[in-house]
Amino acid sequence: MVGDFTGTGIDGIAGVASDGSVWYTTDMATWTNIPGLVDKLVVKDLNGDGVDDLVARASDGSIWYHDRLVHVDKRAGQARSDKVAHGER
Ligand SMILES: [Ca+2]
Repeated sequence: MVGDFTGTGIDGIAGVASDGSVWYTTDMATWTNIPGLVDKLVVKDLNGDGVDDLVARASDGSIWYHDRLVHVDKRAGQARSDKVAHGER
């Protein structure tokens, strides 16, 4: 998935590997792992600051939210699939 994760105006790439690990690059050269395993990843500017955010649903159903590639929130409880699906539009 492509998005401007840093607010520089330059798009980076984020993706989920086959084992569920999450990786991103902002310079197309260095890939950084975000700890944890997920089964779904969405790129969307959810807080409206103009910078794309990463939202991931972990295998245990918890939701992880990264703003400017900084982890800011873990949604408690089970994933709300309607919320994740909304992020894909
Ligand atoms: Ca944002």
